[in-house]
Formats: sequence, C-alpha cells, structure tokens
Amino acid sequence: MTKTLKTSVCIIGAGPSGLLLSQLLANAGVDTIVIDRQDREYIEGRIRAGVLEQGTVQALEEAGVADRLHREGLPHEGFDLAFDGDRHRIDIMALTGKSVTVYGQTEVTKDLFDKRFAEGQQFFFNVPDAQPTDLKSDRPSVHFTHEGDTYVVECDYIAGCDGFHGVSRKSIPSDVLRTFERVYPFGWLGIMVEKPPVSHELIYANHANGFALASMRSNTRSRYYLQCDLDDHVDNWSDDRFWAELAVRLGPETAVNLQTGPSFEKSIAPLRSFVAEPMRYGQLFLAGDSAHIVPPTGAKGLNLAVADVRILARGLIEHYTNNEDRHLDSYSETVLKRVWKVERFSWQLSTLMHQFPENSPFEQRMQRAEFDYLAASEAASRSIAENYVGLPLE
Ligand code: RFL
Ligand code: PHB
Repeated sequence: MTKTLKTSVCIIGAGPSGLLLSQLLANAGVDTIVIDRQDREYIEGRIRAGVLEQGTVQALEEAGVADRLHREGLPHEGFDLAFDGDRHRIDIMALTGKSVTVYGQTEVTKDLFDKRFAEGQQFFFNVPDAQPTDLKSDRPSVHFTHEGDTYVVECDYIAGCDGFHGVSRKSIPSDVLRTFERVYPFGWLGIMVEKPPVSHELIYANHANGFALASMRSNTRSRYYLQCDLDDHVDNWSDDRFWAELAVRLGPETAVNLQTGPSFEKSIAPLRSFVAEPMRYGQLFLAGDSAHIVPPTGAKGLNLAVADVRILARGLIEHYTNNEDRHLDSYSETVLKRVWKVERFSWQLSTLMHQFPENSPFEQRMQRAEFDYLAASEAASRSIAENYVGLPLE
C-alpha cells in the first residue's frame, strides 16, 4: 500500500546542507520532511571538513546549534603556506579582521541532528530509491520505499541536498543542465590521530614529493593529509610510512615537533572541481555538493554548502511568510556567482600547492615565483586571506 504524506519542503539528503536547511525552515515555522539513503550513525561518522568560516558559524548561531561549537571550536587567526621548507604565515586576522574556527563536520552534523531530533523532525533513513517527480508542476512529489512500504511525499518544493552522487541533480533533464568539471591527477590520503597537532595553526606545504597538510580537530587530535596517486591504496600506507613521508614534506624544522602515534582513520579522497548550472529546475532547488564540488585545499566545501542553504532558506521563508518570490527566483543566479568565485580560489590554491605530474620545469618555477610573490606582498596575501575567511554572501 502506498502511504501519502504532505509537507511544504521535501529535503533529499541529511548531510550538513539538508539538516541546516531543515533547521532554518523549522525556526521560521516551515514544515519539512528529510529523506536520506544512509542512517544517522553512518552520516555522523563521515570524517570530512574541519574549518568553518565566520559566516558559517553565524548561520549555525542563527539556527540555534552553536553552543558546543563556541565551547569546543578553536578560533584560528592565521595559517602557514610552506614551500620546500620555507614558511609564510597568512595573518588572516591582521589582513581581514576575521578569524576561522576549527570544528569538525562530524560535530556540526551531530549538533544539527540532536536539535532536529529534539524538535521531532520527521526523517526517513535507509531510503535506497528516492525519486523526485513532477518538478515543473506546482505540486511536485518524492516517491520512495522505506521498511517495505511505498511512500509519496507531496510538497511545494524539493530541496536537492543529496551530495555529488545523489538523485536530485540527475533528475534535471540533460538538455537543461550544463556541467563543468576538472578532475585532478592525484588524491589526498588523510589520517586522524589522538595526538596534539604539530603546530597550533594549519600548515599547507608544497614539497617536491607532493603536497602535505597539517590540520587538527582539537588540541589533542590531529588530522594530516598527503598528496598521493589516484590509484594508490591505504594498504600501501602503514602509519610508519605516513609519518616518515609527512616529516619529509613538512621539513625538518617543523617535523621536530611532530607527535606520532597509531592512526584511527585512514582514507583516500579524489580531488575534483565541478559545477552544475542552473541550480533550480521548476520546483527543485539544488544546494551544496549536489550542485558543486571543490578540491579541499582552502576548506571551502562545507562552507559553500552552508552559504547556498542560507540563501535558499531566506527565499523559502520569504515565500511562506510574505508570499514574496524575488529571492527564490534569483536563487540560482545569486548562488552561482559566489560558487564560481569559490571554485576559482580552491582551484588556484590547489594549483599552487600540489605537484602536477604534467608540470614542466617552467611551471614549477612559476609555482615558486607565486609563493615568493605572496610572501613579499601584503596585497597578494590579503587576497588569499579574504577568500580563506569567506567571501560575502552576495
Ligand atoms: P553531503 O555531506 O555529501 O550529504 C549528502 C547526503 O545525501 C545523502 N544522499 C541521498 N539521500 C537520499 N537519496 C539519495 N539518492 C542520496 N544520495 C545521497 C547522503 O547519504 C548524504 O547524507 O553533502 P552536503 O550536505 O551538501 O555537504 C557538503 C559537505 O559534506 C562537503 O562539501 C564537504 O565535506 C567536502 N569535503 C571537504 N570539505 C572541506 O571543506 N574540507 C575537507 O577536508 C573535506 N573533505 C569532503 C572531504 C568531501 C568528501 N566526499 C564528498 C567524498 C572528504 C570527502 C571524502
Ligand atoms: C581538515 O582539517 O580536514 C582540513 C582543513 C583544511 C583544509 C582541508 C581539510 O583545507
């Protein structure tokens, strides 16, 4: 038997985008149903982003989920770029008057889940086959099966917050959707370890052996990454091999402070730049990774998702409270302008900081010259800093 449910906005995906949208709408009295292919435990366990822009922190405050973030998050006023052992600090506070906050995506997701559950949000987890339909009608719906029953959610709008591999973007006809993509010829091998970080600020390092990043989740938990080949495998990387290679890429002056230990997470992620246009089709809106991917250099993925959601929530709330569709109608155009700027920054920083197999000695010298220019120019450093702390919402 098919069960029919009704809601204002059906949200596909319970990652940070879907959860935050649901919370912002709930705060304004707008009803949602949230559907995910996975369950809560799986979603909370995914180790991903670690750095929040001030705008992201503000959005979480507005949503009412920032108490633990303010207690446990680490404010950072700068970070280092390193090239073959030479280090240049980007003083983001001095250059922009703003800081960023180190607080893991896992924690953001937990905080959002806790509040949505406490407020009685209707979720459907482990849904393998969500299908948005009638997107061009004024009564779209989402069809799916759950625990053996068939469901139809009838709604006004569908929010596609289901990530890069989700169904939402794929339900936009191919003659409407344009996609733009760059796949990088390497991945990031990441580990998590219960040891204090090598430095109290992040270090992004370019070394002849490849990129390395020293990051953290707290004063006692570190997150490190190494550039690796796309066909490499975690089994090739014992902890000992990882630590030895990290020490080489960070350089001896930094490596003396490295506290090593057994890793409790190890994974490889590919790097990709991707944008889908438009981000609206009929009553379907895309937000977050369902519409765009950035390489993780610069820590923009989660922050970009949150910016989309803030703009989408504003449009939807205006629709429901004032019957005013101006911001909803300009959603795709507004967010894409910002998305492309953030794509540019993530691509530029990735291009500067990695070893590309196809680079000639000329391009290697160009990377070094760009680093030397940055190190000597406040204007160039400020440009990096203003992107790192986050561009204005629009
Ligand atoms: P998410 O987090 O991918 O959540 C999407 C949710 O949708 C569900 N889903 C479906 N549900 C129903 N039906 C379907 N057909 C569905 N298909 C998928 C999924 O189960 C999931 O729960 O997207 P969202 O919410 O837009 O959030 C975006 C951020 O997660 C993402 O931008 C960042 O995590 C990107 N990212 C990183 N960003 C950083 O800033 N720093 C990082 O270090 C960093 N590391 C990463 C990352 C993304 C990764 N991915 C996507 C593989 C590392 C990895 C491995
Ligand atoms: C992380 O801590 O996972 C992290 C930090 C900064 C980045 C990417 C990832 O640019």
